[in-house]
Amino acid sequence: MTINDFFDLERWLSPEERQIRDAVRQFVEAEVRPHAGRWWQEGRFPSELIGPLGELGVFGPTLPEEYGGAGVSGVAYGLMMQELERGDSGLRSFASVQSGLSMYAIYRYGSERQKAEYLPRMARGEVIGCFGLTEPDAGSDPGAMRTVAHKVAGGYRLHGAKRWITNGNLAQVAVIWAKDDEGVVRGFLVPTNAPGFSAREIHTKASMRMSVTSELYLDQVEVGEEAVLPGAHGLSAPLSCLTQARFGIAFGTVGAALDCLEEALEYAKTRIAFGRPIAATQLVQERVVDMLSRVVAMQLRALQLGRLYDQGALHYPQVSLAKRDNARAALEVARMARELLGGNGISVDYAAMRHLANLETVDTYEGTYEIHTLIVGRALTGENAF
Ligand code: TGC
Ligand code: FAD
Repeated sequence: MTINDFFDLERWLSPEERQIRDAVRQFVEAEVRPHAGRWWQEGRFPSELIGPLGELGVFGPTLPEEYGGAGVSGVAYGLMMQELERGDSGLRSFASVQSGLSMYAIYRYGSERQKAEYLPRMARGEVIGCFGLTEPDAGSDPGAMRTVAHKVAGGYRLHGAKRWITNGNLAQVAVIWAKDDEGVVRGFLVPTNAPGFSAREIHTKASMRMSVTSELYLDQVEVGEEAVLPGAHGLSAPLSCLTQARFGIAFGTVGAALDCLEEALEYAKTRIAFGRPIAATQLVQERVVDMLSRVVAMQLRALQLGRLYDQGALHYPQVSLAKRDNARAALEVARMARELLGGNGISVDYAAMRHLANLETVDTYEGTYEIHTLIVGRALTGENAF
């Protein structure tokens, strides 16, 4: 019985899944944890870690080896996300967007030529991708997007704007979703050095400060036919990519919550008030047990989601429920940890406040709490209430 694994879920992991989880945990412990507070405060993404993360295999790990992946299980992929987010949600975001959104879009909807051109290099972290779905006036309702792709001789001309795009200023290739002349949503692989494409980083964030988030502008950007994702016709294409990334978030949030719980427990054992450790008070014990209770529920949800994924039996409303509830539970755990740390809880010398601020984004992106409530509500009732 450990604080990390109170219900001994380790028993249900394969040796490979444990080994993968431990390798990422060690990497994060050594390379991220000592610096995370400072990077977050400086608003800096540690791009020097991209190559080593590629070597560690965190980009597209479930893809077949021929595309640079390792064919690992969904659970192993989830556990990687958990350990990255234990370091910082921004680090997990980087990997989610690279793997679950950008690489998955190419793998699922791309031509053989596109897969061969991009996927192995993206797996090594040599090419960075971003995923442009959200727009200034279309977030929860991406079907209202205004970015258009007009057919021209030999290709398409793209025009529009995207907002809140993770990795936007780091990417060499942007997966851009736009409506064609028939109003059908299509996907395009746009080189970020194409004439008319520009990215502007958003510097005003009080959350996800270790992550690069950008606005993208497409001013009559011309791309050839080879840039079109041939398999993507309609909104279900980008939405299916979201399912992959939401799955990673269900696991990732466990990592952030575990980090908060561990920090709070350690603090409670050593912080003296009224002549004894605060851990010796009933209210503090109730607090840490409430945190643990949420963490265990999150772990159970994530693991079962992973097993369904690996059996090809996962339905997207299940992912919605897990994303919704794990993001919200992690927020509650971070909030309790922050409180338990007293004044120290607001400092980036500790992790709780950083996780708490980050998790506000996690609760919103990849579908807000309300949107996932309505996705599950529709699955339950058959009524569309958006
Ligand atoms: P709706 O009629 O429900 O669906 C259109 C078609 O898509 C299918 N579908 C899905 N397929 C796979 N996975 C999913 N999650 C799917 N959701 C829907 C659906 O079956 C249908 O297929 P078909 O064949 O019948 O056409 O479409 P709608 O316009 O009513 O919208 C539904 C709604 C609101 C659920 C959807 O628009 C939505 O999920 N909105 C939230 C938007 C969102 O999550 N954006 C995230 C942007 S990316 C991001 O935030 C990255 S953060 C960085 C990081 O991950 O770290
Ligand atoms: P809105 O859709 O305007 O929603 C505002 C509020 O209204 C929310 O509380 C919402 O729940 C509520 N609401 C909306 N409709 C309903 C309804 N029918 N019923 C009840 N309530 C409703 N997007 C990408 O495409 N790629 C990325 O890489 C990416 N990265 C991101 C990184 C960060 C740091 C952030 C903050 C966002 C990112 N996003 C990305 C965008 C993100 O997915 C959107 O912010 C999110 O989907 C919500 O859209 P919105 O911000 O437009 O809010």
